[in-house]
Amino acid sequence: MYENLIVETLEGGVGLIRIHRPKRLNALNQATMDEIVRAVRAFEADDAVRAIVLTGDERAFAAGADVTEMDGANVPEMLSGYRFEQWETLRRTTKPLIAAVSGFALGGGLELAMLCDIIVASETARLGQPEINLGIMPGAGGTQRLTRQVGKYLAMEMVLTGRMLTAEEAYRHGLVNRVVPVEFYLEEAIQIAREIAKKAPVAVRLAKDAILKAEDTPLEVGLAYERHNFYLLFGTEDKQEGIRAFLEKRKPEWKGR
Ligand code: CO8
Repeated sequence: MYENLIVETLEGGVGLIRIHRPKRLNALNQATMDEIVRAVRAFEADDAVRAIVLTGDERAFAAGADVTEMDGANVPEMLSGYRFEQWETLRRTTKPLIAAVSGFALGGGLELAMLCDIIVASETARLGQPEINLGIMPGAGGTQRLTRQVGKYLAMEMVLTGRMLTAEEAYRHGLVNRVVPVEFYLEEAIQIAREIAKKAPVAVRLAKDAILKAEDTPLEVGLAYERHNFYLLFGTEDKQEGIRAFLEKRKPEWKGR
């Protein structure tokens, strides 16, 4: 069903997508991007999946767009393609996406990780935007999301020199949530996903939605948006259940509505 991915549904409501092009360091060719979008959409539509983990392998999360495919590309082709719609589709995923990053996360690979909601890194992770070495620049959020996250000066250094950050540096600058030994990074990401999968799904969805709003709205607009989502949750059965269960000192049983 997938040529460049290994996709499975794990216990505890977690969907796992592994990018699997080891000979190309999981470079994101078009076929792989097509499959990632297809796999995410399938998990979005599956009520049994409540959170999604996206990973590569120990050596690479993804070493960027596939440079061989960019060799013959020209402006009209880049403009007419549907690549950017795919990135937008991933950005609009309503279920939490957790990136488990080991080894190289470069160029489009780092941009893909930055589209996720939580990033767990192994100690071996190397994160960078080396496009400048190819005579181009980041095109899927690498100048925007990275700058919002690490600030102007480090973003300038990374994008203009192509220098990769170590996992520890990335952690210090808030680019990853945590750094764990390489043997555990995937398990750690799956554990976080399982933890989220246990929560009330509509609350998770609206909370994620509100946090993403904070990326591109002034505070006042964001606060109004947050309040709207907050009110909406008062119409759910899960809100009744969550509060009743707390008062009755028992575990809630979520219905997802
Ligand atoms: N594309 C294609 N093949 C790749 C890529 C890549 N991005 N990265 C590595 N490979 C291949 C290598 O060519 C090599 O193949 P072969 O064995 O046939 O020679 C194999 O993977 C193993 O790689 P190396 O032998 O180079 O491994 P090293 O450990 O020596 O080096 C590096 C690892 C440092 C990661 C090195 O491979 C490298 O610099 N790779 C390129 C990284 C890069 O420049 N990435 C950015 C690409 S541009 C981009 O991502 C733009 C995104 C735009 C997004 C918007 C799209 C719409």
